[in-house]
Amino acid sequence: MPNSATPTHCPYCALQCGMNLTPLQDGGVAVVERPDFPVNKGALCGKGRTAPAVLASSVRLTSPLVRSGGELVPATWDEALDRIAEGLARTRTEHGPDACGVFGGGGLTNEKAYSLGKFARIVLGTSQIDYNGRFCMSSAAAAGMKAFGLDRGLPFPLEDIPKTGCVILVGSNLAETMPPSLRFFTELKENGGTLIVIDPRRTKTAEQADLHLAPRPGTDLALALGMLHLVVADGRVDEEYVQERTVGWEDARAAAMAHWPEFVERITGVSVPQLRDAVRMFCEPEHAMVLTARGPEQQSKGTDTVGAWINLCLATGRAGRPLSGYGCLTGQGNGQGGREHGQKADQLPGYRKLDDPAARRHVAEVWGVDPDSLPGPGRSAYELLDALGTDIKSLLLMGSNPVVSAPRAAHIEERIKSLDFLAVCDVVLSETAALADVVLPVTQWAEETGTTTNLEGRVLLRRRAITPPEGVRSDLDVMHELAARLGGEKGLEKGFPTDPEEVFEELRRASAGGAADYSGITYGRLAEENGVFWPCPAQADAAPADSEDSEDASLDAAAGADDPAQDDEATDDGTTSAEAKGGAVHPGTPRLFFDRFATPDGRARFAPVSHRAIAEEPDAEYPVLLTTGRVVAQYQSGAQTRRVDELNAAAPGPFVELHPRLAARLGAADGDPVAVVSRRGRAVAPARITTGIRPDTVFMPFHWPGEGRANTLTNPALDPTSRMPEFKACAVRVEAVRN
Ligand SMILES: Nc1nc2c(c(=O)[nH]1)N[C@H]1C(S)=C(S)[C@@H](COP(=O)(O)OP(=O)(O)OC[C@H]3O[C@@H](n4cnc5c(=O)[nH]c(N)nc54)[C@H](O)[C@@H]3O)O[C@H]1N2
Ligand SMILES: Nc1nc2c(c(=O)[nH]1)N[C@H]1C(S)=C(S)[C@@H](COP(=O)(O)OP(=O)(O)OC[C@H]3O[C@@H](n4cnc5c(=O)[nH]c(N)nc54)[C@H](O)[C@@H]3O)O[C@H]1N2
Ligand code: SF4
Ligand SMILES: [Mo]
Repeated sequence: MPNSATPTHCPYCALQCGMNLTPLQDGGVAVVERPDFPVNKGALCGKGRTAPAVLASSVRLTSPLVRSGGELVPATWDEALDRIAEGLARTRTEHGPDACGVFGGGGLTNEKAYSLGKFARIVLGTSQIDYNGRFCMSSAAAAGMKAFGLDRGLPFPLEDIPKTGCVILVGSNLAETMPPSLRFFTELKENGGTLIVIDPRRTKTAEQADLHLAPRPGTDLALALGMLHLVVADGRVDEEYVQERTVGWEDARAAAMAHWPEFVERITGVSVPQLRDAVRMFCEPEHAMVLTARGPEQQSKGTDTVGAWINLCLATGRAGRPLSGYGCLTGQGNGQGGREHGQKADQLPGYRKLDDPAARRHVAEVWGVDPDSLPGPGRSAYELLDALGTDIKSLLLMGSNPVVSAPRAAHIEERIKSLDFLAVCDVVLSETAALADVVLPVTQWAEETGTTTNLEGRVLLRRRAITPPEGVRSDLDVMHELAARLGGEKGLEKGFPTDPEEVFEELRRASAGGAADYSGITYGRLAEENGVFWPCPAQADAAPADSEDSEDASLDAAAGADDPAQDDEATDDGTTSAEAKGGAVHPGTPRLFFDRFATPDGRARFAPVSHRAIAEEPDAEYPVLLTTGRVVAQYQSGAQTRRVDELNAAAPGPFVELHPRLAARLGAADGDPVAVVSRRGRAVAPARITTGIRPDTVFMPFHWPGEGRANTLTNPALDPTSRMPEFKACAVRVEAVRN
């Protein structure tokens, strides 16, 4: 092991903050500042700072566990792997390959996500694979694909934010969810720019805003349409841009004109003067951006909602131009890369479509299989979990804890329990792992090397800095061993290397010519250049491999580096050194769409969308809206962060945030237990009374299992395009709990 500092990245969110790890006497590591990484310049939140606590073997799984007599008991690796192979093989024989399910995660490295998709399709032969990213940014991804022909969360680096004129942050609480990124918005304001935050709660982020709009949860679509209405009415449309760079304006314009400001005020609760202020602040500066996060996206109309915000950008000429644009703040550590390389139900590596014959041919060739042997698209995450125990009999789960994080969680927990066979790979005994027939203890983050792609589309190298505890193996090892057992000799012939760099080399070839082209990226470059933005083809002038796929052709053009800003960036990123070595090395693509969008004709598409209600409006029985989200000190299902003392001290348990008026009606004081009841179930947690939330809405964080589990309540109504569940709005009633 190296005894000097190892530069790497945080295990948690999509900011992928850079950090150095230095070895300690006791075999552990300490987190040390790494100022050279431009995204966080050394700054870390509490989760990143305390991440080494989850490496300690005291909180870790260090032996495989198998269920015996109802209990999980330690077993050897061979016993455990044999049990998994038997369980999956039996299901496949008795019920066919599609009865085997695979569920992945956006926290997995690119190498793991790629291997998992390949494992599902060629070893198990199942179409039934999806992952938790479906619950995350899938609506923004779907809307971005429709509008721009390409989905990369941010089409520009975060460092562009301080230089724009106005940013609208829609349903992002980044002061808690990506604290070091707040710097970019502080600098924006120092430079004279303005910040608008749209959130039903006055969050830490909203407190930084020049204008905070607090709409009723689930009404962002109407709000965006109301703003577009005013843009048209005030003559603020960029007609020339609309003419030259877009299609579909007439329909989108007609839809917006039907959303009068007064009508929008009635739906959203945002007053007409506030709406006018927002339009003025957004339109007056030369440049402006809209950034969405889970607030508007985790709705059963999330795709249309994001479409409406993109419409606002397009009508005002604020997309595909320097210092302007629409972006989605992706969430998980590898939330971006995890959605590109094939663990998604409808996808092949390189962000290719599983139902595209040219894509199937290309990937099948890399994998050495017959294209016709590749299964078709499978179910989305919630639909897959909902089919457990009925159509899907066995599940292999890697990198998610759905017992806590899936919507309608009590039902999903019951579906998981009804499986014939469940295998879970995890670093800790999560609530879901505790239900498994076999649990495999895997390496994580500082114990292994691998790449992630952050929210900017910047591909990064995480490096091994510490020896893993005895008894622990990597997810790549697991897939290698299972492929050997389930595919026989053939399984290994088709290649499931355990060395991450070898997997990455294969991923490069599989992604070559796809939308998310990594073929020009190597571990060597990543180490030298502090990250490379995709698309990055192998050669600067590479022709797309799938020449039948016109989207790829246009993307290649969109990625063209003839823009001065892109050239500058390339030099900043150290491309000169790479160029010196190999001639025409592609510099990577920090900024997208300046010349054209990635659609066949190069033009962006307006979305002809209209407001519609959430799936479950409040009524007499369930009169209040529940929305859910995060607190700074806990991460996701809490499987990792609930094992860190410092974080537990800061955020010890669930709570119900409610307005004093609602609290008074219940007769509840701050800290009193209150029950929140929906059509799915009942959760109890202490009241946290604040004027910072709308009186018609309560908020619960979703990080905890048990009585206070927010997802006991949430509604799995799905967006028709993205299949995103409606985590952000459902009808509940709130009751005082008296002993
Ligand atoms: N501390 C911490 N940080 C994290 C994570 C974590 O679990 N903990 N998870 C990571 C991941 S995977 C993700 S996806 C990101 C998520 O990052 P964010 O999207 O910032 O997180 P959320 O808290 O889910 O939602 C953001 C805000 O949406 C608001 N909201 C609720 N309903 C609505 C609505 O209808 N409209 C609007 N406009 N806003 C609404 C909520 O009040 C909340 O403040 O965070 C990442 N970072
Ligand atoms: N009510 C409500 N529910 C939500 C949301 C919400 O806003 N509201 N947000 C949704 C969103 S955006 C997301 S992203 C999901 C996230 O929810 P989950 O999918 O449950 O995410 P995590 O809690 O991060 O689970 C990751 C699991 O993988 C383990 N793990 C970590 N690293 C590795 C690894 O390298 N290999 C393996 N095999 N395992 C590893 C961790 O210990 C943990 O048990 O929750 C969704 N659920
Ligand atoms: S903001 Fe995200 S990436 Fe940065 S230290 Fe915190 S959890 Fe890690
Ligand atoms: Mo997420």
